[in-house]
Amino acid sequence: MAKVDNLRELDGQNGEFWVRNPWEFSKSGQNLSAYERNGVFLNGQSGDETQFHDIGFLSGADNTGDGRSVSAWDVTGDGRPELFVRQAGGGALVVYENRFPSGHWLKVSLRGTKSNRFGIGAKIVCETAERVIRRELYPHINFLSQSPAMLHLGLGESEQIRRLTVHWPSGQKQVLENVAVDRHVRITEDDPTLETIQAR
Ligand SMILES: [Ca+2]
Repeated sequence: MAKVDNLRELDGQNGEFWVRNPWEFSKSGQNLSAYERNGVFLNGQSGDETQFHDIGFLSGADNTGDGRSVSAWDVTGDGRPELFVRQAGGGALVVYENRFPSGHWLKVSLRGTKSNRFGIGAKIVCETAERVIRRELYPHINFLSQSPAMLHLGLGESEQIRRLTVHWPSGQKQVLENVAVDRHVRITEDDPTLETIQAR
C-alpha cells in the first residue's frame, strides 16, 4: 500500500492531522468528518406533499463514525429492509434492524434478455389504488459497496398492485396487471409470466 509523507507542518490546534496510511486514521483516534453525526430522514409523504422528517436520533443511527456507505437489504426476510453502514478506516459494519410497523411490500428481481442480465438501469412504475411508486434499479450507488440487484417496493396499506410497468434498458416496455403483494417475484424481459420466488 502506498504511503506518503506529510506535505507541510500541520496545525494540530485546529484539528489537522496526518497519517501515512489513510486507512489507519481511525485506529489513531482521528475522525475524518469531525465527529459529524449520521442523518436519517423519513419520507412523510402526504398526498402530493413530500416532507422529510429527521429521525437520526430516534433511529439510533446518528453515531459519529466516519460513515462512507449505506446499503439496504431485508436480511431478516420480513419485508422491511435493514440498513448496513460501513465506516471509513475500518471499524465495525453496523446493521440497523428495521422495526417500523409492518406494511405490504413487493420485491422485484429482473432478468434481461435483450437488456443486461440483471436489468440494471430499468425503471419500474407501480400503481396501486392509493398511489404511484417509481423506482430505478441502480444497486451500485454507494461508495465501494452495493445493494442487492432487486427493487423493494413499500406498499403500506395497499393489498394489490393494479399495474406494474417495467421500462427495460433496451427500450422494451412490459406491463403486468393485478400483481399480488408480500412476495419476491422475478420478471423476465419479454416473458408475460410473473415468477414467484418466495411468498410470505
Ligand atoms: Ca427486515
